[in-house]
Amino acid sequence: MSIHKTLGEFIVEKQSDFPHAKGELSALLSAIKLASKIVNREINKAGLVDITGASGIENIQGEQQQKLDMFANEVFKNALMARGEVCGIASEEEDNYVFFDNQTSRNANYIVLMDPLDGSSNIDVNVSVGTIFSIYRRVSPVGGPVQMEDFLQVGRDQVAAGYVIYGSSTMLVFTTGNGVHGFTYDPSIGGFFLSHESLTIPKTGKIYSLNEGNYIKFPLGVKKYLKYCQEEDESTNRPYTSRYIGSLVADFHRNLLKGGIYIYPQTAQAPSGKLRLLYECNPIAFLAEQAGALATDGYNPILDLKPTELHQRVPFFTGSPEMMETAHHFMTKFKES
Ligand code: AHM
Ligand code: MG
Repeated sequence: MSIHKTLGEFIVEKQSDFPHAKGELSALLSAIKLASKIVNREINKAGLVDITGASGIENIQGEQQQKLDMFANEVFKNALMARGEVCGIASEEEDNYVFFDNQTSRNANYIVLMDPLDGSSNIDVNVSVGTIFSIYRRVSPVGGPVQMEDFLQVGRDQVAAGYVIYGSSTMLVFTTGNGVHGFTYDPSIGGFFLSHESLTIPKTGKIYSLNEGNYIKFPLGVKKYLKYCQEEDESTNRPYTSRYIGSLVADFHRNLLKGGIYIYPQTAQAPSGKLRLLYECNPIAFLAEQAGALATDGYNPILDLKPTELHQRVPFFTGSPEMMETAHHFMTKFKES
C-alpha cells in the first residue's frame, strides 16, 4: 500500500512555489480542511439524525434554506473565525458580509467568500453536494473593520480558491494560482491525502451538462449549441452525452476529470442566470483556468467581471477549451439584441 502525502505536508512542501502562501494561508486552508471534515461527518449520517429538510427560513435571495445549509455555514464561519487569519467572510447563506470583530481578526489579511453547501436540493436524496470557497487579500486597511470593497474584488485577484466534494468519496480540490491539486479524504484516518496532483482538463470531451428542462427559455445561442452537441458527426465524436447532477461542484468535478462543458445560461426570466458570481462562479473559474479550462458568461472571462453586489448572479459557461470555443461561436453568431 502506498502512503500519499497529506494536504498539510503538501502545503508545507510547496510553500515557496505558491506566490501568496505564507504560514497564514496554510492556517486558513487548515481551517477549511477542519470544517469540511465536520460537514462531511454530518452529511454521512444525514438520514439518521434530524438534519435533513428545509429549515423554514428563507435566505436573502428568497430561497428556502436547508438545515444542512445553515449548519455548514456556521461550521465554516466558526472555523475561519477561530484561526484568526481571516478578518471577515461573505456567504451565500448570510444577508451581508460578516466582520470578525476581535483584535486578532482585525489584523488579519484575508477575507473568504463561500457557498458552504452547494447543490442543496440534493442533500435529502443522498446525491453529491459541495462546499465552494474563494480567498482574497483584504484591500481595506489592516486593523480596521472589513469593507464591502474587500468582497467586491475582481475574480482575477483571488489568492486561492477551491471546493470540497462530498461524493462517493470526499475530496478537497484547490488552487493558489499554481495548478490545481486534489486530496481524497480517508475517513478511517481522518486525513486528506494527495490523490490528484496538477489536474488538467482534457482539451475536449463528450459530456455536456445543463438543465435541459429549461430549454424553452434558453438563449438562441445555447439552443443551437445544444443541437450541435446532439448531432451525429464522426469526425468530432458527436453526439455528445448528457450528464447533469444539479450540484455545480459535482458536475464541474466530473467534467474536469473527463472533459466536458457545463452551462447555466441566462434566460428571459432570469437575465443573469442562477449562479452567484462571488460564491460559485469566481472560485470555479479560477480553478478552471488553472486547469486549462475556460470559464465565461458566454462571451467574457468570469475572472474579468467587476462585481457590483454580494449576491450578484451571472450566466456561467465552463469546460474544456475546444468545447467552450464552439459554444462561444454559437453564442456570438446567434446573439439576440
Ligand atoms: P444552491 O447554491 O442553492 O444549491 O444552487 C446552486 C445549484 C448548483 O449547484 C447547480 O448547478 C444549480 O443550482 C442547479 O440548478 P437547477 O436545479 O436550476 O438546475
Ligand atoms: Mg450554491
